[in-house]
Amino acid sequence: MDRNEKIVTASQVRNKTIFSVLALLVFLTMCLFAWKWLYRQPKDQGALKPLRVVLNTNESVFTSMFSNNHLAKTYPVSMAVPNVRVNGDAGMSEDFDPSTWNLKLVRKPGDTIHISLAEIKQLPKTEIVFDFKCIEGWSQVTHWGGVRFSDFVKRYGLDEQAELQFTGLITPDEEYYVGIDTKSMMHPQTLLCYEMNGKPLPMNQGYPLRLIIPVKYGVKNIKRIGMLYFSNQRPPDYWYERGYDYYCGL
Ligand SMILES: Nc1nc2c(c(=O)[nH]1)N[C@H]1C(S)=C(S)[C@@H](COP(=O)(O)O)O[C@H]1N2
Ligand SMILES: [Mo]
Repeated sequence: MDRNEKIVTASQVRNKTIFSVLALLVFLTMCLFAWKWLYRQPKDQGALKPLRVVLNTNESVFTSMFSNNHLAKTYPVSMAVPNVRVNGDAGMSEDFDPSTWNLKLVRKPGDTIHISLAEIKQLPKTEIVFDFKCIEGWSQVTHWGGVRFSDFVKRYGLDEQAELQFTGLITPDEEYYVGIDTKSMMHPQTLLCYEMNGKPLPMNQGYPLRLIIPVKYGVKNIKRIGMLYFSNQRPPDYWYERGYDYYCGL
């Protein structure tokens, strides 16, 4: 017999088996209690509080890593899909009258100016073809044209406002609204967009003006912008209030 070999008795095997089964039962009971505890927690902006804590932690990690030097991948125009999916129609009321539309730019509380589409089109045009990603799991390569938000900020003398942490955007009927960190708004690929596939934006894609922000998921690419403002407080955000993460960065 090998000197190192140990003799294991039948009763030792039995004791080990009993111990393993008990350990497994204790573990499963703990999981059950943890699960029940989680679901008893109050909600914070549509998400269970402990999960919201995780989302907020992710947000602070990713905002600290964000840099305007990282560009989203772009594609040749030939790769853009001709039939762009329409997703989400909150804030796209039927009774909208595009002939009276203008962009309400709140420079300061109580100081709002109205900007027409023609004025926006006078700024340099920038085009982008990128992979538009929706949080629901689909993506498509799409082609957009408009004005860089950073060019818009320069043209309308908004340097001071652009120092504020957040930008808020709201549809004319106030049914859809997003809050975005101004750093991401100032990213060189972020557009106030008025063209898709080289033609004016279709109505259901946000005519006359939508946001195209490739460093964010689809939810932040608000269609039909009515009003734009800056704030150091987080602006209300439609999908944040329904349990999603506020930052929604890519
Ligand atoms: N006004 C408005 N903008 C919106 C939405 C919406 O419901 N209403 N949905 C968002 C979501 S979830 C996505 S994925 C994109 C989809 O843009 P598309 O319809 O042009 O594909 O728009 C975003 N902007
Ligand atoms: Mo989406």
